[in-house]
Amino acid sequence: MIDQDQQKISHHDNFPDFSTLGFRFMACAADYQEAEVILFGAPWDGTASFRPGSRFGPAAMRLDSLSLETFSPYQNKELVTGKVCDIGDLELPMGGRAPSLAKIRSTVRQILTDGKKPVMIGGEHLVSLPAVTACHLQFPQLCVLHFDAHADLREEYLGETLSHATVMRRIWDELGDGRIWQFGIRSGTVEEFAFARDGHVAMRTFDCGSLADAVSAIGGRPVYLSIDLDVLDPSVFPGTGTPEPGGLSFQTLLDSLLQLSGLQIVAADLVELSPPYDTGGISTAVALKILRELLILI
Ligand SMILES: [Mn+2]
Repeated sequence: MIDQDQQKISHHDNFPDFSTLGFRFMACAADYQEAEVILFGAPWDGTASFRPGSRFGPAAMRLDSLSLETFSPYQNKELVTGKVCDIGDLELPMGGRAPSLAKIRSTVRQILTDGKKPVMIGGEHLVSLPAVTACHLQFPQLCVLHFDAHADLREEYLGETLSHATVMRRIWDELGDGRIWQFGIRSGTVEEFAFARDGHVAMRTFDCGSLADAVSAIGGRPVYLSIDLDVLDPSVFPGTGTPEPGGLSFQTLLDSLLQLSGLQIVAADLVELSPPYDTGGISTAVALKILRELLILI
């Protein structure tokens, strides 16, 4: 795997030609060489356990971003043109898990090698695994902050070890104990909650109350931020494959993100927006605003 990555790492052939792919996310029109942050889509939902459709997430967000202001009143800052380069969506074979994950991993490695921060739009949550793997190679002290309704700590799901239901367990395989902080968790098996109670990961159920403790525990270590948007309550975010009642408000998630401003976030993702279930466009609007704040924050 690593050899394949290294063959690709000397050039940008694995990036798509954006000119053929339509809209950029708002204001993300920097030149690749000059950008600090590289935004890309991973439109893949090959292991969705309930309702597929998140493959359409990146396209919906780019299109609807035309409606959003570049200025954030929350941070009193502008998403400045010149900071972020949207390189479009990776071309991923929908039935091919291994090649899709390999392409995400090599893309993230390339972006990190170029000294930039990758921000990925899913797609389903399994796309986070190769991104974290690539970041861990670059940053051995990597920590993960994970916002989600679901623990995603299963050892396997219906016999599959690589699934959006197992993604945090696979990330734990990679990072080990004491590196993962979870927030908003309200769904999982007895075994998943026991795994957290045994101290392998720091799981906060239902809300983000312990976030300040996590921030001080992480300190100056590099952070991968993974936001599964189903952490939000389905009343504010219905457009997702596996909705779970009892979630965060938009304001709570936003306030939580703003608490991360002192951390060294080296990469981030935003996953599980599924436009086919977003009949009013509300979920996409919520996702856009979270992404804008995230891009300004890092
Ligand atoms: Mn989830």
